Amino acid sequence: MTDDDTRPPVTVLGLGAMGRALAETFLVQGHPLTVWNRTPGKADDLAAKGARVAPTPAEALEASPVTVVCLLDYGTVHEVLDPVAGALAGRTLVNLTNGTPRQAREAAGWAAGHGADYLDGGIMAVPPMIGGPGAFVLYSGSRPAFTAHEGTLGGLGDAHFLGEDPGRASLYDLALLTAMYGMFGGFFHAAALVDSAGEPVSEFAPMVVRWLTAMLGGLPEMARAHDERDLSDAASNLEMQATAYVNLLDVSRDQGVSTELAEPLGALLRRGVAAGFGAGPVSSLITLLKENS
Ligand code: FVH
Repeated sequence: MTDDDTRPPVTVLGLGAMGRALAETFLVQGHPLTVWNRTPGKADDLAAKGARVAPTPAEALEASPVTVVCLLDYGTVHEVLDPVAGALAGRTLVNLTNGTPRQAREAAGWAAGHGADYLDGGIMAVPPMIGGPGAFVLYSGSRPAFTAHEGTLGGLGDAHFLGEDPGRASLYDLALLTAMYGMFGGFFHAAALVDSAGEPVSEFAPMVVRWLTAMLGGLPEMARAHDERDLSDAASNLEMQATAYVNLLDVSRDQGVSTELAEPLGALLRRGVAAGFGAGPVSSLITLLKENS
């Protein structure tokens, strides 16, 4: 950074694990920073590094043209901001709190009613990744707000604007988290299987990474087949997978491992066969889930 660099002031509301990472990154990048947190002690080290600690949320909002909110949930966001909504007029609110598209759209309407520009966001990173090359953040809502603050927001991670529907960023955020939890659930069950046979999970883990990395490469083709309703790829057909899946459940029971994570996919595979998708690709399950019939 050069001496004549002037970074815009930013306010961060919420100094949990993620809010602190956002605040630290803004400080490192040279933004004049104001912070507020319910438990004030969490701001002490940020204050020592140059952040101003606002005594109230209203004073925090008034300190900057843009405020980044990262609180536990939307209930907390409203608990903190509703009483001070008068301070929002003419400012931009960037809400990076996890929530649903409906909550995001309601918050956008609420903010507009108080004269604020609103961006909703989904952070696709864990706190140590913020400001680094692996982090990306999804935004949707006010395009003028995104354009005005893209330089600031881009410092947290790659900033992807998904359009003016304020709910779109959270839809993508929750869908990506769904994929992550599916992977975690699969790993937890696999690890329990190996552990219950007396094998160290840490020796098994690199093999999981290798296998999942190989399988990840097939996701774009599954997506294409789904979008184009192309049922022609039967290299690993659904009925074969439903049959093999029974073994996975049996070994779990044999070794005393709970099948509570694995059973639902077995049931869905059976439903796929019953619905006549057995000869086609396993990605037919996307259609079954979507239609929920
Ligand atoms: N940490 C992560 O890995 C993920 C990454 C992706 C995005 N999520 C979402 O980010 C939001 C904040 O998550 P967090 O990790 O910072 O969460 P905590 O460390 O638990 O901090 C929670 C903050 O919320 C404040 N808070 C809670 N209840 C209230 C309340 N009633 N009034 C005012 N503030 C409240 C809490 O304050 P305090 O306990 O320190 O006083 C923290 O600032 C979240 O939506 C994730 O899903 C994180």
